[in-house]
Amino acid sequence: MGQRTILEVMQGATVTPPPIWVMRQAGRYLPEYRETRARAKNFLDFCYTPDLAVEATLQPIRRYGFDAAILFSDILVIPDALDRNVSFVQGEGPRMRPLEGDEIEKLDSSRVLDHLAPVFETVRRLRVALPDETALLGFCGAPWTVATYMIAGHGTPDQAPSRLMLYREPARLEKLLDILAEASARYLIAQIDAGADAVKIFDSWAGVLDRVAFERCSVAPVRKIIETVKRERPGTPVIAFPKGAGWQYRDYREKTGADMIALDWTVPLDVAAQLQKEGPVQGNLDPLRVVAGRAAIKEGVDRILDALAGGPFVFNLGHGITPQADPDDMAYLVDCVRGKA
Ligand code: 1CP
Repeated sequence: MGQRTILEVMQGATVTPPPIWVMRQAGRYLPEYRETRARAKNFLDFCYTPDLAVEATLQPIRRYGFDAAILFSDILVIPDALDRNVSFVQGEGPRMRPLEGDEIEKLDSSRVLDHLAPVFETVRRLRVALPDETALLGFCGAPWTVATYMIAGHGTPDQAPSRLMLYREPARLEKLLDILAEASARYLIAQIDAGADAVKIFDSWAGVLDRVAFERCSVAPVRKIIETVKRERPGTPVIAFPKGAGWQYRDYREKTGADMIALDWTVPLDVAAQLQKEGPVQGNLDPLRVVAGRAAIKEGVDRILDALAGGPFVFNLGHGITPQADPDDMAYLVDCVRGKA
């Protein structure tokens, strides 16, 4: 465990060169991923088949030697485990029947961990298969982000259906966030027990909330998850990613209790350096720089390293890598971060 230096960074150490992993590092930009994906009946089946999920998780580690592997799964396995029958339509994204009427009050979380048993099996196998020095990250979606899919029934550009529910039926939305926070905390603890070294909470849609709503819908449920994880599995680092939070990044660490804050690419580097004075940060190269090619990669990486590599820092993108990225340019990115290019 002592060899997994990325975990030391999450606890406040400065390591040179900084450790690196990449959001969505297992994904469609890799030909070997597309091949593995083609072997699964559908996307959820992929997530629930340990042979395939282990393989997808290991692919970017083999290719790039990243300092952390992230469990191959999805944030929407939680609604699926709550019986919302999630499916992924090729090329269109996730689909489920939108929550309506009194369905929130009737959600049954008693079978969540049983339903997700294959995910824990994947984590157990991964911890054995990974190199000793590679950390294994578990994850879940933040309650607000997961709720936006359950309420709309699919991805939306501005999360309007959920924001409307917030203003029209706040008690009902809060009930849903509570159910999701409880289920997500149990889910993360089970991943830790299966072998995850650290966990990450993705709040990909935190950026659409005003200050009051941000406190209520993003911060409060994430804090609840982190409190439960810290109480029951003290010592496991928690990363939180409030994508698009803007000014609200300021006091997010203090308010949620997260160990490491993941920054999206819009966070200015001087602000990032300020945030880093309070604790470790991760980020934040614009994923499109990887698509744009080597000059854009080099320039972006150098700026980030200049601003942040002198403190507790994990290099990452500011959001997931896109399918258009060239795998060889990703190798170049890793070389730039490790001082080899
Ligand atoms: O066709 C395919 O292969 C499906 C594409 C894909 C992949 C590779 C989806 C569907 N999910 C995943 C894996 C995934 N998702 C991982 C593990 C792999 C890794 O990081 O290496 C993780 C951590 C996620 C997390 C996730 N899923 C988030 C949070 C992070 C983020 O990107 O903001 C979100 C919002 C989702 C929902 C989701 N799943 C898949 C899609 C296409 C989407 C977005 C839907 C939308 O809003 O339009």
